[in-house]
Amino acid sequence: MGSHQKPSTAGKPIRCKAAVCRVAGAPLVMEEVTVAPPQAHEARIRIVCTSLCQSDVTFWKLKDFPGITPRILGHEAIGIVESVGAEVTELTEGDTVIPVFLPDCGECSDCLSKKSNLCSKLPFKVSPWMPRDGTSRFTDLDGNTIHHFLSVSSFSEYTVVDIAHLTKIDLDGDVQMNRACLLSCGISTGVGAAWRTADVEEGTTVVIFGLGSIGLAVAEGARIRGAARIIGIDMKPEKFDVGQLEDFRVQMVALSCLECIELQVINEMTEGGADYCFECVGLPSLMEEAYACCRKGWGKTIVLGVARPMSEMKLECFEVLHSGKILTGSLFGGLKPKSDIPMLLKRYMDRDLELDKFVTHELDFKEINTAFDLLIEGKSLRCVMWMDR
Ligand code: CXF
Ligand code: ZN
Repeated sequence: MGSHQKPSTAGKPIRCKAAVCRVAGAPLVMEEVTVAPPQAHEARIRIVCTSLCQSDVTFWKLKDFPGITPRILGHEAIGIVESVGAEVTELTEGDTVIPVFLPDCGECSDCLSKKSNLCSKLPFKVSPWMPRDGTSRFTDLDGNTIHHFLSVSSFSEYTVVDIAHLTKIDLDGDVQMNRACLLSCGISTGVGAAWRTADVEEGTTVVIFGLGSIGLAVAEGARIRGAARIIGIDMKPEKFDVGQLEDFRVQMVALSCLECIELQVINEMTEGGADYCFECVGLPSLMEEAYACCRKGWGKTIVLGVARPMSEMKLECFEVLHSGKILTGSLFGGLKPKSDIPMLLKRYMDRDLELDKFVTHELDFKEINTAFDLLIEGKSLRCVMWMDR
């Protein structure tokens, strides 16, 4: 070891800063935590940037399970491998990685199939533990356990992630960390839903319910596919300036309340129903509306929004039988993280896919509670936080 090199931290616990959710819905608490070394099939990551996704807010608010405290939230990020556990061959110290809540083991029949991104070796679940051994790598300074979130927990300077949840990327092309981190969740989900789940075709009509980052990412995917018309429905049209919506080729329909969707208006605008409807909010009533607004015979409705646990939507059986419409959900936009994230990154580097316009704010990690306020108030799309600032 040269005298200028720091001693290796591999194999030892690391003490670092993390924003801990101690009470559901209350501001996160910046505190010192201990991050244990990675076990077999795991890597410890130094997070470089993390952004805030709507799902962080959804789970932060939940008082009952799957809400749990204390917990380190955060799942949209990018980082550098600090050390790896036993049996890790695909990653090494210094690699740049994007963590993803959805596993991609690359070996099971689902990971090997083109038709699915739902790994069956480590099935996705909203668990507060590491996916393989069901324990935690985080403790507070009193030695008490802190829970994980979506197998990522990026609101910490260091985190431990299973290798099935890590995609190695090559940033040789000079892509900045504060852009690449967006591919970790929301933007990939929206673009993937348009490309993979819906397979939007040229000349078609797309209706998007909810214009947050995911809805706009669906619009971006649909624009690239050559959709003829992209209609966006939102209750707060004032959060956009005209240029912003033009960039995404979105034609806006404003709602005065969520129950007042003018089915008839959408029907007229789309001449009998949209080819594709995307629900990006997570409200059962909106999912029902989206299904009602898509074209009989071939219309597809894609659910991306995360609804409250145990909520149900209602469909009339007669309508399902007679309409021939398709209704499907889409986790991570139907994409396989390990192969599709590098593909999306290349499209961004080729100036084909938009990422820059999603970043409305950049903050220091210590300002994380401001990031929550901005998203909740509908003032931000993506707020990227730098961990070392
Ligand atoms: C969600 C999808 C449903 C479970 C939690 C995570 N995706 C991203 O935010
Ligand atoms: Zn997310």
